[in-house]
Amino acid sequence: MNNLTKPVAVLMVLFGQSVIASAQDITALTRIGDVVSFQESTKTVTFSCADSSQVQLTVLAPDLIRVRAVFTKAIPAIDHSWAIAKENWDVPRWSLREDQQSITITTDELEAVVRRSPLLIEFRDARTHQVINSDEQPMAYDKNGLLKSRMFDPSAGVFIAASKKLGFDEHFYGLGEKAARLDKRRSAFINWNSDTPGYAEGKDPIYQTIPFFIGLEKGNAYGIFFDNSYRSYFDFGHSSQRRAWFGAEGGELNYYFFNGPHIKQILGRYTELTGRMPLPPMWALGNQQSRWSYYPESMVEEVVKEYRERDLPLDVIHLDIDYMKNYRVFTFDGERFPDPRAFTKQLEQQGVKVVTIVDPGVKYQPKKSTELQTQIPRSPDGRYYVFDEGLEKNYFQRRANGALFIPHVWPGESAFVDYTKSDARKWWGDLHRFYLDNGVAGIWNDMNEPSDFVDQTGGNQRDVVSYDEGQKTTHAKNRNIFALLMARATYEGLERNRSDRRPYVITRAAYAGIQRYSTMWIGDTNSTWEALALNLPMFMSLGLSGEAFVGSDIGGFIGRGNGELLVRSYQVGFLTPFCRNHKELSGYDQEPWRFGKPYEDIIRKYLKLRYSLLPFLYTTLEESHRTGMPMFRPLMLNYQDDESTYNLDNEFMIGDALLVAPILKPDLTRRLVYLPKGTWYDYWTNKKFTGGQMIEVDAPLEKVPMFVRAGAIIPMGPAMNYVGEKQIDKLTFTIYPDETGSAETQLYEDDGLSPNYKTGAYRRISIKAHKAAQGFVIDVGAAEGTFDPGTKSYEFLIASYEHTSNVVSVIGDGKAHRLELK
Ligand code: MIG
Repeated sequence: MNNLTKPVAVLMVLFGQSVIASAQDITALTRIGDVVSFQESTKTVTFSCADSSQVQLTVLAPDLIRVRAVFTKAIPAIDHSWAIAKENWDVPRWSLREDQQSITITTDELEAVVRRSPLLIEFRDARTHQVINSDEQPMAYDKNGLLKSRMFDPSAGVFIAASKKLGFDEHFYGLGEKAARLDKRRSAFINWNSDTPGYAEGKDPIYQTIPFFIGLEKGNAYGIFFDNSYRSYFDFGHSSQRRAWFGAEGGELNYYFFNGPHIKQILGRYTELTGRMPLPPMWALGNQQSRWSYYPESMVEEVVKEYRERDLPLDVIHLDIDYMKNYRVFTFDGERFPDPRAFTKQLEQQGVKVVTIVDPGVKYQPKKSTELQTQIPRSPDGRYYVFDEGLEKNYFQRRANGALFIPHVWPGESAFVDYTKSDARKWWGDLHRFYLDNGVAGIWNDMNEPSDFVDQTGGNQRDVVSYDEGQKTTHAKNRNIFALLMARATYEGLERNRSDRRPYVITRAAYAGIQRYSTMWIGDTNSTWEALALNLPMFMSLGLSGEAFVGSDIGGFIGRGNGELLVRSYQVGFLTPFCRNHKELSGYDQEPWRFGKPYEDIIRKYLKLRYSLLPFLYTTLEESHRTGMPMFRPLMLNYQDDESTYNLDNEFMIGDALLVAPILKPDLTRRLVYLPKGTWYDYWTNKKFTGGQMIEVDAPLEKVPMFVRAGAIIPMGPAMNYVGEKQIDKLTFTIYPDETGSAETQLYEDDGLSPNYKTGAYRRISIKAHKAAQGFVIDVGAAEGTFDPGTKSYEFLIASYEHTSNVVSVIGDGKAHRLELK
């Protein structure tokens, strides 16, 4: 009998797996009951439903309404999210009216209509009454456990989902880090932070969870942030032509609805709600070099020396896991790095800062172990103080039965900190004094999905309980926020322990809100052309999801690259916020000089150009900090009305001035470039092009096609080999007049290191140029802010193809100046 049933069982298993891979049928879920009554307060309306469920709408801003639904019970008093930065909003003007069918909440911009039976929510533009987004079916939950077998932890929650009508021509963007194209229509995604080395397009989930998306139809956009940290699902018309739905394996149906119609407004609000990036030190924009791993210290010094001797810019060198004593975080291997302080000092003198990797795994080293005897700081008896302290203070994660959770990561058996405990976060943050005292300038958080070699799906962690503000909740709820809280502990620790410097943190995994604490890179990419091409939609989507400081391993992390791939990678990487070459342990070396002189010379040219562009890049980065608009942008963010940009993901813009169309395939020296309407200048030749069309351009290996938007002014400084090597003086402003002869820009400056910019210690000037009867008039505005970088010389020139343009100079002293350029 066994023999007969076995094949059947195998088949069922296979069938079961294929079903799991396909979409959940949310139409079979149980729908929320009809509205039976509602109650108003100063900012909320709470609806009670026939099935005892409750739905609450909260007016936060004229363009921001929160929806919170719980099934078959009342909305609980506890309302906590790690993602939210701003909880107290000034209640805007709003009103409520009801009729037999529905209750309508109206702000100056938005109408939320709640239909009583069935309960359907619809958002409309308050001015035009046009529908922006509406429920396709009532919010629903898995009352009958239909999806239980597919859940990570069926005992941790009930599957919930909201379904929205899919627009005929609706496009979807955002969702943070996904190995997918820019426009996510017809795709489905899962959020479950996962360590996925060597991922390729289509791999899902990967490292991060940013459950925020933007819908765009006919030029009008809205945003939805589904703030739920359980394993979540987004389906943008993948399983049906009717709906775009999102759901999660537990928690509340808790989402924020952002009215557009402009994506920039949505992104501004989203980053007001979840926070914006603090400015990193300016040197974080410098060139960075990494390798798994450079050691001993003489090897690091050799790499730095090579950089300097070859006249290649370098600001940061990264120490990967082998700097530690047997992978013990907060230690240095005493043989490889006998005197870390002297080592970092010696690099500092060459203008190079050190960033060290810090993994969450703390080596499990119980008292009986006598193994490690030497070179562990503060451990004269050979003890590993991090483990001892963490254990003693009960900061490590435990299983439901109280046993310590012991994952297997780089140190072997390890422990993870429960970062949901505020005292544990403080402890972890303060441990970083060890690095600060040793002159380390930044921290790189890896493996924080958290990865566990035992089981990358999280299965080995299923019964891990987190303190979670006293709620004692499950891994199902907390996996996706682990990295956010580790990064928070790190950031706050650096901030506390070195308060005159801006923290610099890099993370692999994340949840929404991560931008408040950390920059990111997209993990273990392949050294392939496909992976290079995928960089663009990934960076652009991250930018549309609140993460402005992004990058990837230049040249790719896994596999064998070549000179051409490395050059083309730098032609993207030299303009990404995070510009770092990195390679895996067993990979081939790929420092800029590895493939020979012709390649090295091209890479040098682009790295030098990056440093010359620092005034422009830093000004653009400050805009990200202040407004949430990313530095690395899809064209559709700047040209929302231009449908040709809606799925354009092989070109990008830096801010709103520079358009870059890199080569993303081998052996290619020509490509098509789409230029949006307006006039564009070829960056290299200043030749003018009319936009609103595709043009074909040459792109031999040494050239990446770049265009400047007419109407922009690009400020540039001297080329240098590290930030601070030279004064950014003189500044050259190249003016690219538009059709009316006008152009403008801003220039932002501060000390590049301290947090004083937050209290006004910066200098911002605006520069405007317009065509006069003869030549151009240039207005340098009076400086805003209290920072005084000293007087600088400014030079202005008009981008001109046909003839060499004249130059006019002025002393930049913070005062207003008017100049004429004939
Ligand atoms: O299991 O620290 O993504 O950048 O070099 C691999 C070693 C762990 C993964 C990171 C990669 C890093 C590597 N790490």
